[in-house]
Amino acid sequence: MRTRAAVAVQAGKPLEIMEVNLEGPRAGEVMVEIKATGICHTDEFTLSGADPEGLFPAILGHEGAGVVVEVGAGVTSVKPGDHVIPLYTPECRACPSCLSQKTNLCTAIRSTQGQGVMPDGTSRFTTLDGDPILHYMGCSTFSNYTVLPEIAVAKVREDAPFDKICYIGCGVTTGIGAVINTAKVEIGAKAVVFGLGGIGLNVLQGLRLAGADMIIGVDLNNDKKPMAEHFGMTHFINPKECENVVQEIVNLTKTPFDQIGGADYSFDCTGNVKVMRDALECTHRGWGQSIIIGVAPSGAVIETRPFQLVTGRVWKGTAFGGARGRTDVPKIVDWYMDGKIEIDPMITHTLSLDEINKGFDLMHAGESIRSVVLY
Ligand code: NAD
Ligand code: AHE
Ligand code: ZN
Repeated sequence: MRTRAAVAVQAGKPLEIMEVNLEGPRAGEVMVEIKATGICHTDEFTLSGADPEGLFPAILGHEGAGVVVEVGAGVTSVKPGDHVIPLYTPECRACPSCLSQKTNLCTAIRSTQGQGVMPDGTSRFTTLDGDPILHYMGCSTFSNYTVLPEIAVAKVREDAPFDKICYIGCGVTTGIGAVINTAKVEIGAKAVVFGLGGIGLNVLQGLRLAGADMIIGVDLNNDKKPMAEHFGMTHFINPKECENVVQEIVNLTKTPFDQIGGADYSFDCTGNVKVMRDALECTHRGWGQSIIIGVAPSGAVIETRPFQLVTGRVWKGTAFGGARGRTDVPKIVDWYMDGKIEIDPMITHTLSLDEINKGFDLMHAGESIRSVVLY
C-alpha cells in the first residue's frame, strides 16, 4: 500500500513529506494506522546527526498511538481494531533480559531495531522508486501507517484519546517511570530535576505522585517555571542566575539537624554531560542517587571524582523509565483516564503532518513542551 510519511532523508535536513510504499505485515508483525504522534527530543537528536545509531533515509518518530489494521501470521495478542501504543522498548517475555525480571530492556529484537530493519533483516518501507527507507527505534510513527513486531505494541483501552496517550509512548512513561521504577522514590524525599522539558515535567509529576516533599527544578529557561510549578516543582533554580548550582542545591536541602545537605534523588533530563555531573554531585553524601535520562551526543562522556561514588552517591540510568511496555503502558493509560496523572497541559501544540518541521522549530526555540502531529 501507499502511505504518507515524513522522511528524514539526511542528517541536519528538514523532514520531507512524501508518499511511500509500505509492505503488509509478515509473520509476527502488525500494521498500525498511527492516529497521533509526539515529537520527542530524541527524534531531534537523531535527525541532527548526533546519534551514533542514526541511519538515513529513515522514518523517525517513536511516540505514537493508533489502531491495528492488519496482522501477520501467528499474531495472537492483538487483532484489527485494537488500539495500541508502539513500543521502542518491546516486551517479548521470553528473552534472557525479560526473564531476568531485573530490567525492562528486552533484547529480542534490539540489534535489528538499531539497524533500522524488522527482525527478519528487511525494511517494510520503500520510496515510490523502490529504494529502501529504514525504520527508526522499531516504530516509525512519522508515517500514517507503519509495521511493527507484535511484541512492540501495547494494547490499550479504546476510550483513551490518541492525541494525548501518544505521549505515553515515550515522555510520560519515561519521566514517571524514572521516579517509580528506577529511583523508587519514597514519601518525604528531596529531589532535583535538571531540565524542565517534555521529560522533566513528567519526572516532576512522578515525584508528586510518589509523595516527595521538596522538588527542585533547574532550567536555563525561566519560561519553564510556571508549567513546572503546575506539575509539582516547589523550588526553581536558573544556573545562569546563581554562582554554583550544586552549592545552591546543597544549601537548600540542609536542615538544622542535617548540615551536610544534598538531594536524596536527582534526575538529568537534559542530555548534557556537564549537567549530569552536577546532578550527581548535588546529591546527599552516603545515599544520594542520580538518574540519567538525557541522551548524550556521540562521543560525549560523563566524569566525576570517584570519591563521589566512594562516599555513597549512586549513578544510574534509565530507558523508557524502566517500564515493561506491554504490561505497564496500559496501566499508565488508566492512570491518565482516572485523573491520577495529567497530560493535556503538556501538549502545547498540535500540527498536521505537513507542518511537522514546525514542531522541531518550536522545540529548538524552547517554545513547546510537546508538539503532537495528528494524522
Ligand atoms: P526538551 O527539549 O523538551 O527539554 C530539555 C530541557 O532542558 C529544556 O527545558 C531546556 O531549557 C533544558 N536545558 C537544556 N540545557 C540545560 C542546562 N545546561 N541546564 C539546565 N537545563 C537545561 O527535551 P525532552 O523531550 O524533555 O528530553 C530530554 C532528554 O531526555 C533528551 O536528551 C532526550 O533525548 C532524553 N530522553 C531520554 C529517554 C530515555 O528513555 N532515557 C526518553 C525520552 C527522552
Ligand atoms: N541510539 C543512541 C541512544 C539513544 C537512547 O539512549 N535511546 C533511549 C530511548 S530515548 C527515547 O526518547 C533508549 O531506550 N535506550 C536504550 C536502547 O536500547 O536504545 C546511542 O547513543 O547509540
Ligand atoms: Zn522519546
